[in-house]
Amino acid sequence: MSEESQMLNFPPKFRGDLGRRYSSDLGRRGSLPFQKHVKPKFPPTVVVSNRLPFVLKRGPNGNWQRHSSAGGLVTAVAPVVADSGGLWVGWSGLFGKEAEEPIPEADPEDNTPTAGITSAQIFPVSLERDEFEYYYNGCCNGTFWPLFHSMPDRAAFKHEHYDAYVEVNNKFAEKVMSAVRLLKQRSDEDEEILVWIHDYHLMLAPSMIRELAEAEDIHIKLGFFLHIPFPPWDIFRIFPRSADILLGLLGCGMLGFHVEDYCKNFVDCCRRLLGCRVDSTHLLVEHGFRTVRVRPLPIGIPFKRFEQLALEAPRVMGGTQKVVLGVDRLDYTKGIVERVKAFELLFEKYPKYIGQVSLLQVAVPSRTDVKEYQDLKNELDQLIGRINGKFSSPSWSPIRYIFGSISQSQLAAFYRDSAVALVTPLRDGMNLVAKEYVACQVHDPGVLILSPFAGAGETMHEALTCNPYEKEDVCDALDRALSMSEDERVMRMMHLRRREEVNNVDFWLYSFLRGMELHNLEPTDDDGSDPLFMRSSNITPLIVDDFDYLTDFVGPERTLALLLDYDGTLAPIAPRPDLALLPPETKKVLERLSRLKDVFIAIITGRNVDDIKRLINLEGITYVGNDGLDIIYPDGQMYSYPVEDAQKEELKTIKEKLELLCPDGAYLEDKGPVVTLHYRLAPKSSHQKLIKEASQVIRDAGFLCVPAHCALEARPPVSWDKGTAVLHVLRAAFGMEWNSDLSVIFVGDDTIDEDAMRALKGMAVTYRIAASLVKTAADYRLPGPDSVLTLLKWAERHMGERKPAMSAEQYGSIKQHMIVHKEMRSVGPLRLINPGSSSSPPSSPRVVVGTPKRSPMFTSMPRNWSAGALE
Ligand code: ADQ
Repeated sequence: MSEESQMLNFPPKFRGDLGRRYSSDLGRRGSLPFQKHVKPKFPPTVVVSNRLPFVLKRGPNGNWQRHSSAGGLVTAVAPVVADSGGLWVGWSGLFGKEAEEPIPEADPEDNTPTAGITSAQIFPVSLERDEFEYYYNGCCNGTFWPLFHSMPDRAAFKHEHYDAYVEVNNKFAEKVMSAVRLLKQRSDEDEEILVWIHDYHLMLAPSMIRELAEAEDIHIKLGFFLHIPFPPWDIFRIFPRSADILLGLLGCGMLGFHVEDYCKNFVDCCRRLLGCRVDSTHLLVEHGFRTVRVRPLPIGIPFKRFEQLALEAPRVMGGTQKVVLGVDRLDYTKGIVERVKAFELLFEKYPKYIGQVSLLQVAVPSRTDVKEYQDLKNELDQLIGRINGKFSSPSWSPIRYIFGSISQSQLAAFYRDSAVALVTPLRDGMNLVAKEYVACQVHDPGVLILSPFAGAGETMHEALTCNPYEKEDVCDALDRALSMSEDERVMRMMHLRRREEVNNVDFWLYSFLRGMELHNLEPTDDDGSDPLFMRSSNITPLIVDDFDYLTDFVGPERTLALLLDYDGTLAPIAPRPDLALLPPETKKVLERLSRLKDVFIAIITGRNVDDIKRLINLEGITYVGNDGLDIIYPDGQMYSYPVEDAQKEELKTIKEKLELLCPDGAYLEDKGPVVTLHYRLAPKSSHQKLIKEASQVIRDAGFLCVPAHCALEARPPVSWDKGTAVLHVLRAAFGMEWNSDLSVIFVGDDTIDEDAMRALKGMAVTYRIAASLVKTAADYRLPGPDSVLTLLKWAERHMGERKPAMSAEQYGSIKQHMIVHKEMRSVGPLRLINPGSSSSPPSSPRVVVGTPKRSPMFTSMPRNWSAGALE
């Protein structure tokens, strides 16, 4: 049937050119770039979803049979797997022994999209019943579903549920990797393999898959699509493991959400919860050296299919009474109870509709084993019973209610024959019902009433809107819809239909492929007009101005303390420690900073303290070695943590044992109280075994085993770490109240730096150099030493430009380097080492207890160090 004839019931004045006249109003994508790619060609693709795209049921002979899932997602994505020779990873719905039975082929009579997927293309993930209960009902539906729909009161968090979620995501990641390996074997060398993960059940899987693929040097393109809303920051952060979820998702190259608001929420969460640098305009998140693209990809429906069904389906509702239609999964987010209550009010407020209008509510059973959903059903049953009892007459009842699944053909007939679709979710990612309804308006068009809290509300502008939380508003919208003139109905529906026809499910697939930036997709002429493709896909390089947010923190008068790690922070990581040199430009900036009156610098590193002093080779700097165990002050005085003789002996034994474990390329570095095992140059295949065995040796000796970049450290079991060390250094330099007029910036790149980040939390701005998916206590992330140089340049510019905190006269005869709180150096367990003596520390230091006297100059003097100005 031609498009023209489908529209025959629309008045003649609206036929023909109308769509084109309003094409500029179609929302984005008016120019239909997808028409050139009606069937987008996918590379070999692994689709990953919680459930496989069909349900398995026993047939008459006891064998498993596939029953196709009719959902829009399956209809859209199944051909991608079938046509690309791809694979589908998901749970089969079975447990235990049943889950081990082979997946059956599709019935030869089956002509649904999933029939094109052979059993060899199915990779089932097997799950235990208890594990599934915790993962699915506990974490996915008990926590994420309500929270992501901005209903935190309904969300419960239990550690054991989250543990199961992690475990199940791990299982999926492993299974995806076996699917990827298989596709890799079958593909040409340069062919890209796409992994497309779906929905909130699998938010940790992306980074797990990335890690596994990188370990095997397999290059894949990883994309994710979230079908539900992504909540704003103040809701999302309620989830106790919110940072883990973001890090999990950032394993992808591209993340798709239904609408721009969800994208912005995600980007905002990455900025605020992870400290990532983001580009909110182009929706980009910097993560290590990668840029993760975040894209609004509103899902569409198979428009033509619904239109065809509506044209063909026999009439199911007759008579003169008007029908208002509600179609939903029975879920509290869909606002069904609120809708029914509003409908009751309609008859009270507008009695003219009594006997004339009825509500047909179709509710698909959902999560029926969960009490909350059983309660919802009971509530709805009682409510509908009460309203029907109140208003029904022998020939009419206000509400008809179908609790069950119906065929798409019957659904299309309901859509077609209803005067109004009342789509009023309290919150919904997109809502396909609204789209299916307009696709089915092939004759006398009805009116769509849509909640602004559904993603669909963002683009379906011609729908009437109402606030589902306000019954009056819903009633008034219903009255308006039921009395709307034919002209207005036709006009509104025409626009709605055209937009959904253009932005159909094929376009969604196409947009996803474009978002993934696959090489085999040529840009089209129209891409330039599409905001999706006009966005830049790489975050701009960091510049000095990017640190302007520190301006208020450092302020016009406060002294700036820069506490900097060395390897991986100031100097790029090198294959061997002796090759990690300070870049000349960084050295120059550090040198100039060290000369500024109001700048205090300490280098805090895992290296031996003499080694770091030699490498940096600048005056006026405090050097802290062995992650805080040794300190050299600018005046040359050295303090060390007293390591007991027994521990020194034990360390010798550890060293001997570790030496025996070292394969070719691995070696030990003796740093005095600490021994480091470097394994970067050892064969990659030996790493896991070496880490396991070496950790055992270190722990068996009662020492701390601290992981570093391709290294393990054996540290004496003392309660002195980088955290205690930075606090000690600050106190020694600025007194007990160092925080009152000092701005502290700490930068580190390693796990061990986290001690300092935690110790300084709330009292400093901390940065973690994080090239990979690490969890950190730092406030911000930076990708590498280049960005630290940019930060130092910002500090130089800011401190150089601002007015000096005091006049030259105030400095008087005070030298640039002075000691303000020298007595604080020995507070704590550190012991003074005689200059020039490298042997054991002298007898026990004098420990100053209590608050030391404040230097009279503390509040008015520059805070740099002197080798004797106050002595
Ligand atoms: P759902 O929450 O399931 O999907 P929705 O988008 O409305 O919500 O899709 C429901 C689907 O079920 C529609 O295709 C509809 O035709 C079908 N359906 C509803 N009632 C039915 C019935 N009684 N019998 C048979 N079929 C019925 C999640 C998100 C949504 C998002 C989609 C797609 O919650 O916000 O739009 O994924 O991304």
